[in-house]
Amino acid sequence: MVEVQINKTVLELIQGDITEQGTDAIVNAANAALQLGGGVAGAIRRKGGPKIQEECNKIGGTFVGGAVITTGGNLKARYVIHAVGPRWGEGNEDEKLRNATLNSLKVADQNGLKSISFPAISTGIFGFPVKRASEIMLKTTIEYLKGKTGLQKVAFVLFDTDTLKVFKDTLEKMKI
Ligand code: AR6
Repeated sequence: MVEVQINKTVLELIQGDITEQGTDAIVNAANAALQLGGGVAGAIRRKGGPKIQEECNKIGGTFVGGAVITTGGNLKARYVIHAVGPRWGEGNEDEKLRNATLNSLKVADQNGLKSISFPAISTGIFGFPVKRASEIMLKTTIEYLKGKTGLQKVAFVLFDTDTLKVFKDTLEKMKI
């Protein structure tokens, strides 16, 4: 586990399953249609129950780079923030991943949440390179936390040791 402080917020890197996190919200690596498929979304669907997909269907969808909120169903987290990352190769991927991260943080603040957990958005089924994703997601989050926010904790929950190591190395290079 790695922890750094950015103003009033703790930024944490941990290895684990995002669906087990007790933060106010967990972020889903979603698609623009808000249809919960495999990877993180599949785990959320299985553990959270059908209510989350039903709420997504009511919302209908969002743009790539966007983020919407539903309740957390049967999950420990009270909310799921569905962030739509880019598919690698579709164009403008860096900006879209930055927006997906930034919009998730904004949605958390708009809903008065104190803590949020992120997966490595787009780096599974969507094929975004992990190192590049770690640089974009961490830089965007750190910049955001230097501004006005009520968030007390932002966790990056990485599924395997390799991904955790990449995020750790990126954070170290940022010399916080
Ligand atoms: N906890 C934490 N990280 C996880 C978990 C978990 N339970 N499961 C997978 N990961 P992905 P994407 C990691 O594929 O690339 C779905 O079909 C995984 O190792 O979940 O944005 C959606 O419905 C990888 O590093 O998301 C979309 O259509 C990261 O989480 C599409 O896949 C993201 O992998 C989204 O693809």
